[in-house]
Amino acid sequence: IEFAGDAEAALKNGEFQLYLQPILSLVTETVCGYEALLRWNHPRHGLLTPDRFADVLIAERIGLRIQEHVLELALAWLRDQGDAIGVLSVNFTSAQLAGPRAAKRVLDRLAHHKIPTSSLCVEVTEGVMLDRAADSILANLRTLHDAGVSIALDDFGTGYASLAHLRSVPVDRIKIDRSFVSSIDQPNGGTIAIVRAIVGLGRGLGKVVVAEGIETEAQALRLRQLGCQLGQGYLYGRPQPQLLDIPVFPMEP
Ligand code: G
Ligand code: G
Ligand code: NA
Repeated sequence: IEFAGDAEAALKNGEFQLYLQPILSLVTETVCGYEALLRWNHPRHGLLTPDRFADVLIAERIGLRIQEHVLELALAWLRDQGDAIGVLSVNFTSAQLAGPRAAKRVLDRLAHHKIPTSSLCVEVTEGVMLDRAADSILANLRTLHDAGVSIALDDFGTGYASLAHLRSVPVDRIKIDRSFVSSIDQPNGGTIAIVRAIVGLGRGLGKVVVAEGIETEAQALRLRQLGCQLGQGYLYGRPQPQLLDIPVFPMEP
C-alpha cells in the first residue's frame, strides 16, 4: 500500500478534506443537494482522489477512522448550512456499514448534530452487496432507510451486482455511472439504449435516477429527455473544497 504509512499522521494533520459537488434537478436545473467527495491533500504527492488511496480506505481500522471523519466533516458542514442545502450524499464503505452498531452510529451522529435523517443520503457501490458481511450491511441499510436516510446505489451498471439486489436492498436512488454519460452523445454505441433501460428500470421501481459526470448541455438534454431526474458534473459544478477544522475522533478502545 503506497500511502498507508502516512494515513495516521494525515488524519491528525487535517490532510483529509471534503470537497462538495452540487447535484441538480435536471428539470428545473436548480441545486437540490451535494455529494461529499474525499480528497487527501498530501504534503509530498499533492491532492489525491480516493482511487489513489482506495486500499487505505478499505484497510481495517485506519480506513474506518478516515471514513468516520469524512462523515463528521460532512455532517458538521450540513449543520452549519441550515436546511437550505438539500440532501447531502456521502460515500460509505462496506466496513462502515457492517456490524451490529453501524446504523446506530450514523443515526447517533445525525441526532448529535440535530440533522434530520432525510438530509443524508448514503451512497454505496453495487460491490457492497458482494461483501462477506452482506447480511449485516443489508440490515444496517434497512435500519437507516426506515429511519428516513436515503440510500443510493452508485456506479450502477458497472459492477457485478445482480438486478435482484434492487428488490432486496432498500434503494432510493440509482446513480448512472459517468462512463455511460460520457458516451451518450455517440451514435451507434448502444449507450442510449442502456441509459434508457436504466432510467426505465429505476423509475419503474419508484427510484430517483441520478446521472454522474455530465459535462455538456447535449448530455444534459439527452438525459432529461430520457426521464433522468437528477444530475451532477462539471457542467453544473466541479467539486469545491470545504475547509473545516473538525477534530478527529479519538480511537475506539
Ligand atoms: O472524488 P472522485 O470523483 O475522484 O471519486 C473517485 C471515487 O471515489 C468515486 O467512486 C467516489 O464515489 C469515491 N469516493 C469519493 N469520496 C469518497 C469517500 O469519502 N469514501 C469512499 N470510500 N469513496 C469515496
Ligand atoms: O465514485 P463516484 O462515481 O462518486 O465519482 C465521482 C468522480 O467523478 C469524482 O472523482 C469527481 O471528481 C468526478 N467527476 C465529477 N463530475 C465529473 C465530470 O463532469 N466529469 C468527469 N470526468 N469527472 C467528474
Ligand atoms: Na459516489
